[in-house]
Amino acid sequence: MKNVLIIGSTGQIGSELTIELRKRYNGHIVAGYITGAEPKGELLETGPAEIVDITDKEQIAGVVSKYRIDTIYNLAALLSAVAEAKPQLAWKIGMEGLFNVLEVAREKNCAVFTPSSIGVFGNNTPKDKTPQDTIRNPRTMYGVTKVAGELLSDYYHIRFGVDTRSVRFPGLISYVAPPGGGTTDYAVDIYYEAVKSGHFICPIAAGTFMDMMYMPDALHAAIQIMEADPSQLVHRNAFNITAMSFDPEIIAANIRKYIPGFTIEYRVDPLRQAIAESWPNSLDDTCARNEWDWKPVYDLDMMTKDMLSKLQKQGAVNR
Ligand code: VAH
Repeated sequence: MKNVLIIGSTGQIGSELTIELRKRYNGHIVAGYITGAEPKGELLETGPAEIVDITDKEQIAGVVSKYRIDTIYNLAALLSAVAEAKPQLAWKIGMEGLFNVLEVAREKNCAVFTPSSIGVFGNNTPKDKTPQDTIRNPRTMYGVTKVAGELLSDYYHIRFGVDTRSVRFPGLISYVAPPGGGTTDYAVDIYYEAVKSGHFICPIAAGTFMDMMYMPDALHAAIQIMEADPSQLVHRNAFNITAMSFDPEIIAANIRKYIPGFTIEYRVDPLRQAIAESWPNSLDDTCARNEWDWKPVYDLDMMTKDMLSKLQKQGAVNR
């Protein structure tokens, strides 16, 4: 029986991952949350929930002991643009929080998944088909915490034998939980605006390519990597994974196939544009495919069809 703690269970990934884990496993799948971000609806009704502040090591340890947790999904983080506005808090949550999780995992023999990101790469990283093993030299606090998180997670595996694994998520697109201030989140907002108003004011310039992925594939990756045969893993923290790469013009044209009158205009946000330009245009995810059979299902057209139909079913969406 698998007992899993999801720290940050009410965030963009956590709110869907917790439900998916509860469908797959029959153990305790505990929704960790902080005051002010309480679980609601299905997330609250389908399993246990506990207050878990990642900056409080004893609180993490108490929940791990109470439910005999064997796996921790550490999803607590500030996303890139928010982290630039609050770099000290981003470090506190991203790094002091991760250290607490890894120490509890060391003491109580838990496996740990902490998502990394394409944000680990910077301007001097090869931009096209970015290799698995290459320069990680970001100029954002978000990227710094993700590189340091990869290094610390690998250290805890090598030094203490903690089973740490991770993926470098591209931009994630979902119709469930609204995004929280990421650079790639224009690719979420564009769908909401397409349904709500038929017009989108884009903060990222045309021609700016970034890797993206539909949330169902991201959830599958987060679960599949933790179920992988450890003897097959050459890498651990963290694997490049991707599903597609596009710029605003490409996603807008795809939406226009289903909403013919959809229009886009550009009001570039200098901060998010600078971050986006420092990230890869496309990743090479061969290692993930070879070491744990990673393979996405959704391409851009499949994602657009599903996003628009789900958002239209949800009615006029207030964001
Ligand atoms: C962000 N959506 O934009 C997140 C993600 C790769 C991007 O890390 O900050």
